[in-house]
Amino acid sequence: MIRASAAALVAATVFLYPVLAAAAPAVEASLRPQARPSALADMEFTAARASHAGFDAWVADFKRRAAAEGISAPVLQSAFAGVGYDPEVIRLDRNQAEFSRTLWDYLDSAVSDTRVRNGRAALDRHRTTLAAIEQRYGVPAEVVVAVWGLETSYGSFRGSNDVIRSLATLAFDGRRAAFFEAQLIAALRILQAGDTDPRSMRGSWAGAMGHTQFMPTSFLDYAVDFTGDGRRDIWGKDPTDALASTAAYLARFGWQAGQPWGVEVVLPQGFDYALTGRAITRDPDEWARMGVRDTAGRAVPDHGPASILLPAGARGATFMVFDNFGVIERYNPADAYVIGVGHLADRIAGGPPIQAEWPRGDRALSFSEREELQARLTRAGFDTQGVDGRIGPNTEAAIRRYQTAAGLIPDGYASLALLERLR
Ligand SMILES: [Ca+2]
Repeated sequence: MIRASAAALVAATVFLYPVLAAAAPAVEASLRPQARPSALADMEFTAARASHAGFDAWVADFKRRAAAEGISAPVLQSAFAGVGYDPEVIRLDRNQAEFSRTLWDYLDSAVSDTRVRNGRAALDRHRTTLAAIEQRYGVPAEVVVAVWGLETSYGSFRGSNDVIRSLATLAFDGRRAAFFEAQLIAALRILQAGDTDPRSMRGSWAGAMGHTQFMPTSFLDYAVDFTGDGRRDIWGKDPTDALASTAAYLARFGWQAGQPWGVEVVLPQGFDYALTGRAITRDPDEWARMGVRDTAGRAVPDHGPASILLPAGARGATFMVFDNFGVIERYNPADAYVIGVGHLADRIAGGPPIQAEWPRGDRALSFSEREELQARLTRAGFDTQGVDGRIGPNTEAAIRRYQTAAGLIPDGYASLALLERLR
């Protein structure tokens, strides 16, 4: 799901929960990691409604607000014709219970052999269209296809929920009322513009729409009509407009043609792990002088300033990541998602699997364990700048300080072993 706005979600790490995957069969399910909507972070939280009593009255009130925002009476009437409260949407919203996966478990299915094979087939099938999209936006066909592959398994799981119904239910419900009401207004603007009709506007239960799962506000800002028929159709069978819209989105956030998202690298013996992490960037030449090499033993070419990322600590794979990593992050801020898109794109293009082993004996920390880790680090004098269960830059920095003080490798990795050491 594209972020609704730059401020809508804060950075997440490898904390994932499946949105469509839970309902879909086998490994080809959609894999959309998202920042968990933390109750602590969710300032819009008010008392969630206990039932759908009052939904119709809410719709009547909402229609007045929408009309004041310029939505016409005919659009409102057709959009809400037959639309009632959807209890299933609320059940799914409440069921976003704690669910965490390790990065390697995620990548095993995000970049499975099946998904790679299907991605190559999709690339073949749409080669001409994708070449034209790449020509216009400068985003490689493989990257666009990889986003498509992770969002909806190349269009197979676009979501069958009536978007107006889902968004109205979520806006009425109140848990994130302001967010979903803004999305609902945006969805109505799309209908008013004539891009689609109300009952063809289908998506996930949370309102992410079409082949590459645009939220309505993102659609308004970034979707394009690439077929030239005057409509931006991301919902229908033909993925052209959706794929072009994805490329347009990535281009808008600064995708640099010719630059990789990242390259798997190997660190030399004695490397200073305090230099790892997104906060520190160096030119590839400087990394090369320190002995950083790609998996074939070569210096990484100069694609611009780069950071060394250890998403699973010193015992897992290491990546040199470039500015384009941050561009994919604008689609979804979870490291796992960015690495998933980047690596899937590389594999579709014929690249090798990740060479390093992962610490497969480790399990993911639960939400409460991550909170405990933050609380214990802070109490021990390594301030994580808050306890929210999210392992972001502040927590990673605190872990590194703790590790350095304790004589451990400062890789910033939030492991169970680290938590147990702090207990
Ligand atoms: Ca079109």
